[in-house]
Amino acid sequence: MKIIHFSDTHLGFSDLDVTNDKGVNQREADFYEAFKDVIEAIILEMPDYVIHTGDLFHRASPSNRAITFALTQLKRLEKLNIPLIIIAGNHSTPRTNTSSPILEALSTLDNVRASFEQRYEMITFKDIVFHAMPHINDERIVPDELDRMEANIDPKKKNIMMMHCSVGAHYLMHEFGEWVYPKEREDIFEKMDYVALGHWHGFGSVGKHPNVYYAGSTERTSSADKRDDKGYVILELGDAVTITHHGIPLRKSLSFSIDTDKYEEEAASLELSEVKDALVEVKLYNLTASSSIDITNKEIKEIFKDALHVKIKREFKVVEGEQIEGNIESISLEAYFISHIQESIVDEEEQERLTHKAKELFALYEETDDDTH
Ligand SMILES: [Mn+2]
Repeated sequence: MKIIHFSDTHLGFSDLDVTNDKGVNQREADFYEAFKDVIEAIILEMPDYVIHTGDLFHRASPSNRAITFALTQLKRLEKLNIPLIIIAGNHSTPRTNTSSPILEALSTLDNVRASFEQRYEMITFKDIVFHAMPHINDERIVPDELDRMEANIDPKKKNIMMMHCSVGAHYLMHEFGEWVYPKEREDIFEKMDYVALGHWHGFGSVGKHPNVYYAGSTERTSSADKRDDKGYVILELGDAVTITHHGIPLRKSLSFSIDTDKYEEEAASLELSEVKDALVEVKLYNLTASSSIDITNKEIKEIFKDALHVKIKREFKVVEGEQIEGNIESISLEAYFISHIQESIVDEEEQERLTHKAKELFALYEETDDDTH
């Protein structure tokens, strides 16, 4: 029996102020492309079942474009009669009970079995049972739901557990509504043929369990995610279980750092061969107030002009003999500016007013600057 497991596709996610030639946000289009790559792999592999462990959409109320895209792609699987079992993740679960879950709409497809009702559900086929545990807003009901799940394990069939959560604290994404699987119930895992997990955006097995896997996401939802192994899992269930991860092509995410003490030299010797269409982060370090003014964002963006997007970070060095509020090691322009106000304005009230004003203006600048998304 062959199963394809994928997860965290975040359809409708968009980022950066870049649009493609169809007027669609380029990162949003990247996420659609990644999803399509997995659908095409499914069509080539023709597995017996496909499972998706949550965060199909990035939002609980996705855009018309994201919904249309998902329906068009899932329809391709429906035509081939490939069953798709899908659970809701924290991103696709409404926070109030008044809004209706988007996965309910997808259930109108003949091949889709979706679990979104914030409770354990057993989804049974002739040779296999999927024990679906979607995202649950009220964690207090989890222990009872797990008891129900355990009681429903069918020894005559294959048993697959599906969840969208952090198993142990290691897989927390620091997002609203995420939940941690209760440690004392990890005993259920070995009673399953496979435990399919979503939420964590990297592929890998969990702890000492040989059959518990995060499929990982199909794209990067943050520039901090430097993993290149985005894709899907193929699971072969026979007498033994084999689990293999298959990567899909991904836009490059590259980091550079430039020591601004040796700016000319370092800028001239940058390795730029992979920059075309990449997401680029450039750290300028050892900056002084004056070199920071000299080296403009425009100039840096010109060096990386073939990149899709360039994000610039500035790190200042502490100049000897210069008193900046005692011993701040590295400071931002905002901190530098505020320390200047506090040194040069004697009147406390006026100092406070200007400090407040400066913070307000810097916050505004961060909101409107497209580099800080
Ligand atoms: Mn996710």
